Amino acid sequence: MNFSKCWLDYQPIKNVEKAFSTLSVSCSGTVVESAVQEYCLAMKAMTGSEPEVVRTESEEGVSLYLDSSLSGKDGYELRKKEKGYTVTGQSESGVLYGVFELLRLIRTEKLADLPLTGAPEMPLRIMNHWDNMDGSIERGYSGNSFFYKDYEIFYNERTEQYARMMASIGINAIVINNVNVHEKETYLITDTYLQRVKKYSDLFCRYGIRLYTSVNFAAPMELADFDNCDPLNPQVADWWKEAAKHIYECIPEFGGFLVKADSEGRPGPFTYDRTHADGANMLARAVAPYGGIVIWRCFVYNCGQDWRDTKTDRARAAYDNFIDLDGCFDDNVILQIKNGPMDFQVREPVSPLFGGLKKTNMILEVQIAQEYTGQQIDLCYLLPMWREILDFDTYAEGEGSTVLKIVKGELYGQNLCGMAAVINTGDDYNWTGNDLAAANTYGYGRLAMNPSQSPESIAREWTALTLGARVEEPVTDMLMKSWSTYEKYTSPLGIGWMVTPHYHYGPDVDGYEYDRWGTYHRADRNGLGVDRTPAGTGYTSQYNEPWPGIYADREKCPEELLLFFHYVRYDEKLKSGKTLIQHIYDTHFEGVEEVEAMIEAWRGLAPKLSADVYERVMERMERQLANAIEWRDRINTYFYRKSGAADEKGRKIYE
Ligand code: GCV
Repeated sequence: MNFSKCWLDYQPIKNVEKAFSTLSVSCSGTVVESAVQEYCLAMKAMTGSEPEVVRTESEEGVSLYLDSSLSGKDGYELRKKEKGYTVTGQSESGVLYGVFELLRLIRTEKLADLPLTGAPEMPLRIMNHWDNMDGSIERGYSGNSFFYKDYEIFYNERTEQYARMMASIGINAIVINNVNVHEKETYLITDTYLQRVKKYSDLFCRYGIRLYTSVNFAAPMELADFDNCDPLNPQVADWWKEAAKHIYECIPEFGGFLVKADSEGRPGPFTYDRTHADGANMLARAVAPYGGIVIWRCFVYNCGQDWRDTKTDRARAAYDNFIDLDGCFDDNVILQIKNGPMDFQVREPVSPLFGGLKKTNMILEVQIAQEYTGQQIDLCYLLPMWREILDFDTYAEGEGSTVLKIVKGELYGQNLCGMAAVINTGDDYNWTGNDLAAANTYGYGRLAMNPSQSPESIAREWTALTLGARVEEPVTDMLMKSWSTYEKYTSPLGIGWMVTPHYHYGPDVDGYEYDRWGTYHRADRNGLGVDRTPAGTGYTSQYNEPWPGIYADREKCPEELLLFFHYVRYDEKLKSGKTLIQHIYDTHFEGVEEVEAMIEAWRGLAPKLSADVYERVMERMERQLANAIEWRDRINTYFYRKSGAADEKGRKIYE
């Protein structure tokens, strides 16, 4: 096998109960069968013998039931009975989730927690693959695609393992191709590939997962002889209706389309002076008869900006492009909104669109792939960041209107909402480049299923399941510190960017400063930061009260976002009493020291880890240290040269 089993690596357990040896199944269906299979496979590995499966009720052993009156869609209930355990699912998926939960409890020795109920709290829990059919992955940091190579679609042992891994963390929707839909991928929804796509869909369905594809808005022009793809052109709409009919004839369980339009060179309705609602609704009407949905991305901004123009603010773009369309989208359209207004930086405020849209289905998009957070070389556990985003109060309907309530569908009573994440997997043996980066993959699903879990408890769970209980404490500690460490040695106080253009790994302070992407830090000899108050770009006004007043006020603005919202002089004092320049120096020295400490801690774990995991992660950590040093020295030197201010502590800053 050329892949690791990750968190589904079922190791022998100590407390083998007699009850584990019988599985009585009182329900049926393809997803239930996957649950049965998983149970048997796990028990064989954990206890050494295959359990007996009986298809009638039994007093003894583990029993599976389906009871649609159970509360919570796809929920489950686990109970201890006199001579065993029961797993009851509200649906077939509920049974499957219940079995995965039971296995987790057995492996982490937590059966005492029973009885226990659970139900996915977000209706949609989506993985977005940015895989291309040539085998590459846009922003992939762990090898090539395991779906495609040379424009062929694979189906193998690894894809089966992948489906199990996704189901085990509660994923129920997978988009199988990059949002940038190139020439060949445009054909994914045609007979050229549909039969192969169907094989994936069948596999995913066995695990309660629906398959979606990203589509090319200009498909009628590329696949047929249209000279336009105007969404209000009835022939264009008919073309899509026919295309959808054909897809659903072949794959009745097809989920729908994901669309990146009018963004970074992709075609879209703007060309025809139409709105994004016109574009999304046209596609939505094509899939509506079959229960399909259209997920439309809000990542729309001017990527041809002139750096001399200080009035245009990319941060404003998503809100400005979509806010007036609130209420104009069909019921089966969902807007997918990136967590921040820019693009997955290590620190950004939450997108104001979440507080603005009230009559539109919304999905929160996060990036598990560590494009700007260390590319799965550097350790950066992202759950604490996502937790903060979910807990952000938008004040859309008064205090307590958190992003979490919106994406759970609680605030506006929606059921097409949830989270989507750009996945970080590839065909590397360990799936994620850095073994520890799988904590983000795992954690994303677990958080979307049950957002009341803390990032720390998810880290513990992942560590115990993947690396063993012996290292749960120290590895959890490393994971929990890692986001802050990464933030310290990269760009300061929410300003972002400062990365090597295009690749986005490693420092290049001015790399994007005079470019067209709208990503500027505006550093000069006196200070740095972007004024986004009403006196500047006015971005702060996109939030609901009280945020505009807080963000626009230099004193009240959360310090970690200070440079995102304000231009600040190097000699201005922060809350800590330090000047801005001293804060920059200190955090950059600290960041490197923290990486060194992490490496020491990892070294100490060598006897408790398998040699290959230890070595693989150590190799990444050494590269992380080199990266952190490079960031420290470039940032410190850059700002020393600009400001001329010496480090109060007299440490080495290159001239
Ligand atoms: C898939 C950023 C990334 C692109 C990505 C884009 C998006 O710009 O660098 O690789 O494209 O976001 O989210 O569409």
